[in-house]
Amino acid sequence: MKDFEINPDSDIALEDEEEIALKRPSMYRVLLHNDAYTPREFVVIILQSVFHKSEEEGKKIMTEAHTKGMATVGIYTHEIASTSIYLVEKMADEYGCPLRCTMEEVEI
Ligand code: TYC
Repeated sequence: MKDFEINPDSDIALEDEEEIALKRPSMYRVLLHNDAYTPREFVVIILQSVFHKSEEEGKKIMTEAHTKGMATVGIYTHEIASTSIYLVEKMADEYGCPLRCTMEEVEI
């Protein structure tokens, strides 16, 4: 017997809150990695064009990666995070620099 249904008109019946939590999409943290070669200005342009950061936010994230080795760009769905990382890699390769981003699942 089902505890409740989210939408009584739907065929989908959820047994309990745990099941609802399992259906929530996973979210991913995108990390920007420092390197010795990529120009700082190029990193800021990438953050603005790929991740829609303002110039000020871009400079802040770039500076954090530059000084600490790594910085969080943001938290996104799998699709947005993986597409953005692909774009960063493509633009960096075309520009001839080793800039890299990675993603990790956010624990909830
Ligand atoms: N460290 C680079 C330099 O000195 C700049 C840089 C910053 C590169 C952040 C990557 O994620 C990065 N030109």
